[in-house]
Amino acid sequence: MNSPAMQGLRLNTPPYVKHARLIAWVADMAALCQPDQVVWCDGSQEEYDRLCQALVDAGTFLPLNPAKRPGSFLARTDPSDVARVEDRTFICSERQEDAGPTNNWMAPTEMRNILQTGEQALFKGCMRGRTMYVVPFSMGPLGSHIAHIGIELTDSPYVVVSQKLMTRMGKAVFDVLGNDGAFVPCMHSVGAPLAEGEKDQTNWPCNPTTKYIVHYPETREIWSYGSGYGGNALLGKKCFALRIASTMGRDQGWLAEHMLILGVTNPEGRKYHVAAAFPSACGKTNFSMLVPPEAAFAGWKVTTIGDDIAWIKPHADGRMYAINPEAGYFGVAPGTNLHTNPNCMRSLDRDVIFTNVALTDDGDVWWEGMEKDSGVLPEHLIDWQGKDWTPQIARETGAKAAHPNSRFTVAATNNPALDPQWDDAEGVPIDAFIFGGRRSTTVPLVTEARNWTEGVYMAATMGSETTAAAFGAQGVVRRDPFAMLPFCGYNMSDYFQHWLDTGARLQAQGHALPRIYCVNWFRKDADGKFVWPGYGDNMRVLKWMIDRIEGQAQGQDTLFGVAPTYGEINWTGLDFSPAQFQQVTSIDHSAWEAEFKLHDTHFEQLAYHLPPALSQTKDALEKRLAETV
Ligand code: SAT
Ligand code: MN
Repeated sequence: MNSPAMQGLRLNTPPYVKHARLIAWVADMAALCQPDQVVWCDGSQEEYDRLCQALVDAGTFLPLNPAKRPGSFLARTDPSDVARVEDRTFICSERQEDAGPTNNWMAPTEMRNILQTGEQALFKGCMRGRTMYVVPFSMGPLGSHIAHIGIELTDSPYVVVSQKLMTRMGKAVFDVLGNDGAFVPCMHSVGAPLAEGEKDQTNWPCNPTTKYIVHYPETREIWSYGSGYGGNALLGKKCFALRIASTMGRDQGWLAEHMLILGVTNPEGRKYHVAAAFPSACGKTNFSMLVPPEAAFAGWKVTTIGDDIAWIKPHADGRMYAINPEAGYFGVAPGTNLHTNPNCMRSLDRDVIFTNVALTDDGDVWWEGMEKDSGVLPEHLIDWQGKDWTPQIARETGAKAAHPNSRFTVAATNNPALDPQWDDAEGVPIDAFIFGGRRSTTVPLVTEARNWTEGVYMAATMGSETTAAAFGAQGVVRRDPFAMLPFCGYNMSDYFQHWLDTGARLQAQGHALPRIYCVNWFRKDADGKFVWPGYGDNMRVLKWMIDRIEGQAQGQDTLFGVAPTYGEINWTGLDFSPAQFQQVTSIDHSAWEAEFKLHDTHFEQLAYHLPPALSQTKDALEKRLAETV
């Protein structure tokens, strides 16, 4: 292309790209960012291998021992760039009230001035000395009516190869786009331009001081600056598939959710589908790959459709169908082992990109939790910052070998428990929604909402103790409605209303809605130990839910919905006493009085557009509590 602004830079548009608006946008962005060259990615294996080799040559990737971990690499990031940056994440809607009180907001013109149009705009020349990659990707099965397309422009080859594993990425996307198809433009720069002839001084170029993760919901654009990491940089994930897609869903009548999707098949071959929301680093990946305990569940099978994000559309048949918009897993490594997630461990045998885990002396990877498989700690490692690590150093300094938010990136097709329908363009019909937080007290193991509104209330008031997946203090309870607090692209109360409306619409047409469950795997005893064994044993809870759906379990009515009796859970192969069951299911009167006060504060914060149905549900629950004294 010969745009005057291109000043001789060739756009190199491949002949199969016929989309004039897209080509013009790439030209404009190249003129703004001034990369040395523009490369259109085709998504081929050859391209992936070539870029991985370039990352090895640049020192960003360390190839792992091919005898131990074939086709795999380790990346160590800058210590300032290890997690999502929620305080640098912005929803720039025209009106502040449309972003709502839970999002950082700035007026679009002001933000564009900072990023794009101002004298000192950050994106001006930000790719100098680097290559701008054009990365076409489909969120969801190619051509599915539930899927949407994005084009990410990035100066990070780490992002390109990660997108290849995480999305349906490549040339075929242009066929779906045609001459004029809709796409979400995703701008990404590590924010580290190089002077003429300068080489990177670091393995992990990023901007340690200036980061912006920006969304314009009205124009459906994403602009990300300064970080190369995960949810900040792989823009198909949280930025598109949750923040932008949630606003698309609001406008078009569907749901974009922070949910895993799994299939569970009983020995007779009947299959159910469940979508479950938990905050980051609370076990979504583990739950989605769950292995049912053999002694109690012979012939049962759990299969993975997705581990992090679900797009859900009501169908003409009255059911809600879900797809996984992603095609890979960006999961937390620490804590993953053959006990907590054997399917995941097998998924990681080959062709994996690891980020910020530790390196063993024989060129393999290690993270905290793996000692449970081997029975011993390694004698020596290189930690995630490239320093020596020994059990003694760990004892003396508390140093972790792997960063607590260290991750693996792997294609879904590596997963031995992958559901045969995972790539089905129609999606799978959802039978139940599960919402869960990390709470050491108060919230019982499992309850079923008595109706849709009560379920929405449970999800809307969900709290969770914070984890390493985001910068900030860990272990403090914060309200994380629907596990969407950092990911909802619009006013949270409008989002609650959207959930109520979606249910009401289907119900008005005479359809039964999916059941809604609230779970908490994380109750602790007086010594601070988890009481519930979790992981594979969560199947016992899942089975009770299916029994409920099939009309096989009566349950008991509690303050907070319908809960299982001890006798309704299959305990075969697990030593779990009625007293322990009581510990994880009890509803403590004074704890719930205090909890409702927190719900009050939460609702006060969300007062603008808060659906009256939710305040009414709260009043009814509080009244119930008062009556149980
Ligand atoms: O960093 S990501 O947003 O990709 C992962 C997470 O926090 O859930
Ligand atoms: Mn997530």
